[in-house]
Amino acid sequence: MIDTNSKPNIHVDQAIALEDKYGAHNYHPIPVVLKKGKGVFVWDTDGKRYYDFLSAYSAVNQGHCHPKILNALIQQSQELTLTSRAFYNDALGEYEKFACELFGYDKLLPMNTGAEGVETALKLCRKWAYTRKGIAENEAKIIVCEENFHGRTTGIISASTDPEAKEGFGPYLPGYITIPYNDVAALEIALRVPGVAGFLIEPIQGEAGARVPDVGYLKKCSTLCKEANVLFIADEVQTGIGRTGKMLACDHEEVQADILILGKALSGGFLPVSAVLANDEIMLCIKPGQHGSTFGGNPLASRVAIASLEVILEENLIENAYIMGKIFRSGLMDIQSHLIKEVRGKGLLNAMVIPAFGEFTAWDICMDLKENGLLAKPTHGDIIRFAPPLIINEPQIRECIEIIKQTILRFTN
Ligand code: IF1
Repeated sequence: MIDTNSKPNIHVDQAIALEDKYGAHNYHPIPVVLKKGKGVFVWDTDGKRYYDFLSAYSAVNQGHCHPKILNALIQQSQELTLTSRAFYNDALGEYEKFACELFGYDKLLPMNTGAEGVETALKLCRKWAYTRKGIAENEAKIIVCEENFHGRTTGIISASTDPEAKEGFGPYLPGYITIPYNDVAALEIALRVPGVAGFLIEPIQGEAGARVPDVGYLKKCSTLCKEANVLFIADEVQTGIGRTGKMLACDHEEVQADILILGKALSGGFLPVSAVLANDEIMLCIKPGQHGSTFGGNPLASRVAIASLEVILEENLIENAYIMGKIFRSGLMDIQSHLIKEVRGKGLLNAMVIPAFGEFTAWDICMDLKENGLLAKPTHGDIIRFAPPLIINEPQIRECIEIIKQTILRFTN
């Protein structure tokens, strides 16, 4: 039995009231106050247990508070947490070597949040464009897809097609060309535009609700980019680290991105760790003093990242995500309800499309799921994302299918 009373209990209403009064209102959370997490479960302040089907937006693929990663955090935090990159440290090189060999690249540039990773990739692509491809200064164009989500910085939302994420934050960064997702012909046309340097893409669109492109799409895009001497930049912040049933979502089509962006589960949810990987002819375009960050590459993050990646490999979580994902989608597709418009996803990155019905929406279903012991949250109003930690086992995934089924059927009848 998990002891959820190890520290003074704050009442759920008090916790929510504190956040409401003293916190920015930049989220609309499901009304549950979490106090503890372990594996696939989280507990609220009343000690109620839930299956976590959001996994902190795929940052706890290894499960909450994984002991091996925790131990790495504790050990390193008693030695040295941060030096800045003004000096070397005895952990970063080991981490860079481990990750470069694991993902097949010459070099890694360490950052912290996913957005910083994406911004780093954008800067690296532009620097390559001006110093290696010979595009005129300030003329580099980067192709992005409609309904993308790559982070919240001004440079990134400048590429967004989502008014919620973009409106009211101008002026915007120029230099983006927007095309429909999953449309090879549109990419072919865009690649003819003078000055194109890169194509930034989510191999599966996460925030858009686990939108999986047609088989072969990534491979065709990668080939077209190579032919056009344009960098294929894969944002695997959400789809990477085993989430889709391969180490990287690009691996489903054996595509090796020119620039790979990782984040979230790279730290197993212990602290922000992101990374950009590329080969020397691209990565060495950035010279000393041209890019960096205070925390990027700190020894604590380095040890945590090594442990987080080792867990994925040692516990065979990639194969588990693949197998559990097939069971999960099959179970959802068997639910007989007219409310369900679509079930889609890969591995354990899945989503169910449930358009509003009568006075109810996907939010109401998520509220009932919460009552039934499963936490999930809708995106874009009518899509419920289901993304549990990759450690979930078959009895657990079948129990969750049943919870989802019973919840939806209660709305259906
Ligand atoms: C929010 C969801 C949103 C990402 C991809 C980069 C980043 C993200 C593919 C930036 C971050 C988070 C951000 C969080 C909610 C969540 C999210 F898709 F995962 F659900 F927003 F769309 N690339 N995704 O998914 O990484 O800077 O956050 O570390 O902002 O509401 P970050």
